[in-house]
Amino acid sequence: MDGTQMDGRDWNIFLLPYEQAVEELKVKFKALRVELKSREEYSPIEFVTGRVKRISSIMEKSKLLNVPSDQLETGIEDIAGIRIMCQFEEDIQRLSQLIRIREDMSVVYEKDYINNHKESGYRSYHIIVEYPVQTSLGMKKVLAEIQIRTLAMNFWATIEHSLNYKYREKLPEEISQRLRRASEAAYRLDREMSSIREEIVESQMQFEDKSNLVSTVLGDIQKLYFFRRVREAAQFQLRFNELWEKEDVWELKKLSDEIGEALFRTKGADQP
Ligand code: 0O2
Ligand code: 0O2
Repeated sequence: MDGTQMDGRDWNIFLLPYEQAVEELKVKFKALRVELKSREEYSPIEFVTGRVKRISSIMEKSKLLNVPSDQLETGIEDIAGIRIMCQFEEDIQRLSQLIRIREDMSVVYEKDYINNHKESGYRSYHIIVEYPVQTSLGMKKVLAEIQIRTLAMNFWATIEHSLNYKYREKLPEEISQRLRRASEAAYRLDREMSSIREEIVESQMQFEDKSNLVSTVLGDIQKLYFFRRVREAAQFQLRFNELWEKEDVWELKKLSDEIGEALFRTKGADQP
């Protein structure tokens, strides 16, 4: 039996639909990123990578999990693997939701290693999907594993994976402990970034509120001039200038209500 044969089957032929699935899924998630960036000016996807598991890793895993070679399609779920990196933890839920409603793949099950991190400190959200590929022999459904993680989770997992690879057997306990602590630090970093993001969004909303308020006040003062309530309009303008200098949004809101009422009375008096 040469290296590309398994029980009379050819590995290269066996892996073809998985290679196709990985290529197609990468294109689809990259397109989703572009679409969301144009539509919403923000995408929960930072970048996408993908790989087909190496033959040696498939063989190792099938031995470990006792999967017979004629049951690899169902016994090993990550022969096709897609990894999607997000900026913030909140993006992971949004993206999972977008995956669940897609019609070109169906979710088989999900593994939440974020709320239930692994003993090693590993955090990620895994979604196993069934994806149909069109081949010359017709449609073939393959399983693919989509790993969704933040940039910090990815940083940790990439380094931990390479250290594990280097040590092969088992990491010394002292190193494992430090990795678990590093995983906690990465988790705190994600939390901190999320809270900074919330504050930015909030201050953007406050800025938006303030600029809407200013337009309303100035517009209403103009209307008072239009209705020839010149003295009133000039007084409101002076009070506005003062509050604008002090950046007192609360008083500005009260002033806006007062001008609104004055305008309402003026319009009412003007009615025939
Ligand atoms: P771009 O515009 O260069 O970022 P292929 O080699 O054709 O099979 P692909 O997608 O090129 O497929 O390779 P792979 O290994 O699946 O995915 C690598 C993609 O992830 C590349 O994007 C990398 O640029 C991107 N990537 C890797 N690390 C980072 C990172 O830290 N930050 C960001 N933003 N992107 C990263 P592309 O598709 O070549 O596009
Ligand atoms: P690769 O290609 O080298 O990444 P389980 O029996 O549930 O513990 P199972 O069934 O293999 O494990 O699935 P799991 O754990 O949901 O997903 C396996 C993949 O998740 C791994 O693939 C890794 O990519 C990633 N992963 C899981 N645990 C860890 C971890 O402790 N550290 C790192 N860095 N990655 C992890 P493989 O098989 O390692 O393949």
